[in-house]
Amino acid sequence: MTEPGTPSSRGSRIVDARVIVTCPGRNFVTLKLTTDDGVSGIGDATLNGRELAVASYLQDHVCPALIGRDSSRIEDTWHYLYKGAYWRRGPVTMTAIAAVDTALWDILGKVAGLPVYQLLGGRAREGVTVYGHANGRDIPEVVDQVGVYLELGYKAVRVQVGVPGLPVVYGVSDDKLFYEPAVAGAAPTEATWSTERYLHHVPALFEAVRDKYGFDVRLLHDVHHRLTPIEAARLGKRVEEYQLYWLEDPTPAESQEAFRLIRQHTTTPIAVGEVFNSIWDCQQLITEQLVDFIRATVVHAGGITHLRRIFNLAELYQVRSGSHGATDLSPVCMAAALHLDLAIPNFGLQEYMRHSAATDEVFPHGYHFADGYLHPAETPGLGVEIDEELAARYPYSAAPLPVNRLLDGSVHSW
Ligand code: GCO
Ligand code: MG
Repeated sequence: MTEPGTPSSRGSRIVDARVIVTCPGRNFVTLKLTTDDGVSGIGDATLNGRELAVASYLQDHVCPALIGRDSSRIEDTWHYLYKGAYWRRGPVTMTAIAAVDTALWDILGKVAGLPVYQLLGGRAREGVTVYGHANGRDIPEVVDQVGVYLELGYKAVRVQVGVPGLPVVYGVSDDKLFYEPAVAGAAPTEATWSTERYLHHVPALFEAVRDKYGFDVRLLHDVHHRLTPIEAARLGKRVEEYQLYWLEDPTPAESQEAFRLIRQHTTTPIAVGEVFNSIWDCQQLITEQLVDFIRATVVHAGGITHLRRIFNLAELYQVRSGSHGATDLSPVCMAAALHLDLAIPNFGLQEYMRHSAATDEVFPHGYHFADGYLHPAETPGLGVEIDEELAARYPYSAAPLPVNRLLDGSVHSW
């Protein structure tokens, strides 16, 4: 029998493990692994607003342990890092594990000469349906923006609108295609929130969009964890007639039971999971069928290996995937997500926020958008690289996510 890590096992050895931090407009952390055969693979390790914690976790605690390991032992390495750390789960640990896992899948694909989706079981659909973000300060502006996305070929659009009386609202920005909530500076900026004003205003947005464009386009909305379960239930019930494809993060999910209350009151489909790190964060949500879409991502939920496990569990309960794809996930994560999206049986929808030109230059990639679908590259591995020389020209620059307060000054979920 071959022992893990002995010279007689088959794969090539990891000889270099490096963390690259770059800020081409926003911060990204990337892990690059190289084998003794000269093959390199990369993984995204970006945790918005907490980037350097993951960089240190990798650099100081993980990279030294990777040197000499067999790059083909992906599952073994996953458990080596998860069980071996003793301290399980959490966004920092699981993002670091994700980066290693993603880089190893990239290497495996390059060694095999196949795009990663072929290693995951092959194509289960022709393309990955994606949704874009239409937003505006008021309802007419959002309605116009939906038109822009439909013109681009999108089959699904998320809509977010400003709320009268609130100066800044999540999801609304001047820069329409490249929304970025993290704000440069040492300390977080602060936003204000009123649940009453929001609940009063937002149903009219869906009414206006349906009036103008009908029911052919999939319509989505992100509540961003701001409501209590009963408030979320009320919103879901109120907007049933507009047939949302999903209502996202209606309430914080630390308590999975909370979703039972929402379910009892509404048939509006629920999506959740962008902040989840492991299968344990959504086990009850899935097995009790309390949600319809699970939005965990490769980068924050333990890589391709662990996210596939989550989606496999979800498939048993008719819960579909809906992975997070905001701009704070690098093109490396997007590429990895697309390979998984293409191969799983229970794919639902993939979020796609475009990266800026500077980011695309640092991470040259072969995935591309056409007619509402994204298609991963057909080249071996993930089909995305990092231009290290260019990356070095953009040093890290602190940019925390905002803090949110109610009108009386109480801290609220952002
Ligand atoms: C989304 C998300 C993001 C998050 C961001 C935080 O659905 O796209 O809610 O926009 O706010 O990822 O860093
Ligand atoms: Mg969201």
